Amino acid sequence: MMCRRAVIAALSLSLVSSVAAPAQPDAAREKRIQWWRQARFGMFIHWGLYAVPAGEWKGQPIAGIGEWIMNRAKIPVKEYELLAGRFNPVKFDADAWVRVAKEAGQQYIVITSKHHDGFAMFGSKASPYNIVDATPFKRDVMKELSAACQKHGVKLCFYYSQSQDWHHPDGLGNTWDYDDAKKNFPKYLNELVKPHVREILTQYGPIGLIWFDTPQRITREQSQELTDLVHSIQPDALVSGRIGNEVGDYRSMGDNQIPARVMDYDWETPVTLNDTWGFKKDDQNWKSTQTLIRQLVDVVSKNGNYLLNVGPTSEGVIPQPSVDRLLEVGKWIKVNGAAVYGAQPSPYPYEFEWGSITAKPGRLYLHVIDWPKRDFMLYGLRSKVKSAHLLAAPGTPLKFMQIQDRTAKLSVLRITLPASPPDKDVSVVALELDGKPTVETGLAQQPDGKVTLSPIFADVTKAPDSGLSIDARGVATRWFNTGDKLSWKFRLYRGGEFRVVLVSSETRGAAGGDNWEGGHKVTVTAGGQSASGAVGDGDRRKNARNPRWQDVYSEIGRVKLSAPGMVDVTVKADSITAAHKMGFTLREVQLVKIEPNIPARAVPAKKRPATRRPAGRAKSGPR
Ligand code: FHN
Repeated sequence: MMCRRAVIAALSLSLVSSVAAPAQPDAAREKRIQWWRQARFGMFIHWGLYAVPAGEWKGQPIAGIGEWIMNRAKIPVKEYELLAGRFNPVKFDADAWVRVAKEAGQQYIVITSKHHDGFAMFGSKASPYNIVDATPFKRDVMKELSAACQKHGVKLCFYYSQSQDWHHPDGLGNTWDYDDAKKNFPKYLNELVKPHVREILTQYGPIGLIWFDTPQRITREQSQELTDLVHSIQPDALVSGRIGNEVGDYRSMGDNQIPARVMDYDWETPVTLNDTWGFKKDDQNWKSTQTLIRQLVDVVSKNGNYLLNVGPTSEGVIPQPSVDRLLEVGKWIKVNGAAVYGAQPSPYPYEFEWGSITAKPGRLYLHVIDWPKRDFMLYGLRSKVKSAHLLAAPGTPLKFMQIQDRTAKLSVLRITLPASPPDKDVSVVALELDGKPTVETGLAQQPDGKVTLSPIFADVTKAPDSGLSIDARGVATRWFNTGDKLSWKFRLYRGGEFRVVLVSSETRGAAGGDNWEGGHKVTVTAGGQSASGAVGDGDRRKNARNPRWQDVYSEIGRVKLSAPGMVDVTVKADSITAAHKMGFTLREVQLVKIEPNIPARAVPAKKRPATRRPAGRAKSGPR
């Protein structure tokens, strides 16, 4: 079991770096968040004037996310305003959009009512800079979306940029047209933001939530005032964590960020389907369907909601590659939705390489991505399993057995699976349990012999002038000081020789460019033995859970460990290269057991042990 100090150290560090805003539990909040916990999967829509230039300004491609084009190209307000005259989304069909979300299994839609460019995508009396008054289209698309959402039973929610407004002289962010020192932010809040927020909450029926964003310079009182305004008009509408100052109803992770552990609070992560939010015609870097499903179940397994973005064109069309992927996710959800909607997080705090776990009262769902060559094994489940089946084959019970090895303090569940998975992306095994799931929560060696140690679980010792922090992904960053140290304890079941592998990570995601540096000399001590070596860049791999990030693998030596028992591990850097000011970034330490070559499926399927051996002492130790 991980020590309490380590959990607190790791959690407090991780919170510092997320965009999070912890919410205070209260009865009204508990009531309004029920639907959101049930929903788990939503559609984000970034749609605005930026879809017209679609990533290009005056013939030049503009780097970065599409909806930021005004800022990136420093387009003067007067020029950007002209885009409104060209915004005529004649192919817009609210019903078709909502049907895509519905088919994909998305339970709520969050659409940009006003992004940082300041243009209101709804009919407004507060300012004429809106879709009804300033475009040839003249239609209030939000009215149409509201009707379609009500028809299809999808919750409508609005994104609203409360601090950044590059159009309004007193909004934040535009320093190329307006003098920042002269801005009167409260005036902007009173004259534009509050009237706008009132409009979006009174013109379109019941709203699921208001997704405020980038809470720059906003005071606690201002955040609270806006939150109270929302709740006073629609008490059941949630307020996103990005209202700022920790007054929202739930927390928001950074864009495209998924933490490396289960969180004990409500959170959501917004995710792009490619590398932009607003439409960019040249961005074709689409995530695969498997990545999307993997991320969805990963997020739910950690107690989060997955808000997946589409960026429609200026004609009003959701790009076909987005639609194709969403419909594929929807096909998967039709079979496996029971393991997603209303699902609770995994009882294990850490990640599994083979996939993810979600839970419901008396149930566990094993989302298997890496289909095993032999039986599927799970360590540490203490609850008695009553039955097992694939969600894709509800009428066919799976054979399984459970053993308890008291010497090794190990419970093993072994399930016999068909030779090939029913779903090419993620197949779900449902376990019916006797009572609620109870598991060993401490870090432990896994059935494949591997041990994975994430900094998010480490006990962090920092040198006095250290800048080390654990980011929202669980990655140790800004490691410049050789006095810093990470330590863990884990349970070893099977001893032997282990390869010691450091998984380093980029400091910024895909858009970052030069964002990694190596060459550091690092020492890992495990069970009193040390392995030292350099972090090199020879083995780069896309992160399987989040392909926006590249990981760099370095084997730095080997250690021999004897089992069973608890093992202490520490990581220290002997020297750190910081020429590019990134230093050492560590995603995880892996101890990979060197196994003799065992042929796959050594036991013929028909001779495998029969169902349900009663729990008891195993004759031999774990394999
Ligand atoms: O700056 C915005 C960005 O354009 C986009 O809307 C994302 C979505 O989460 N939020 C902000 C950056 O975090």
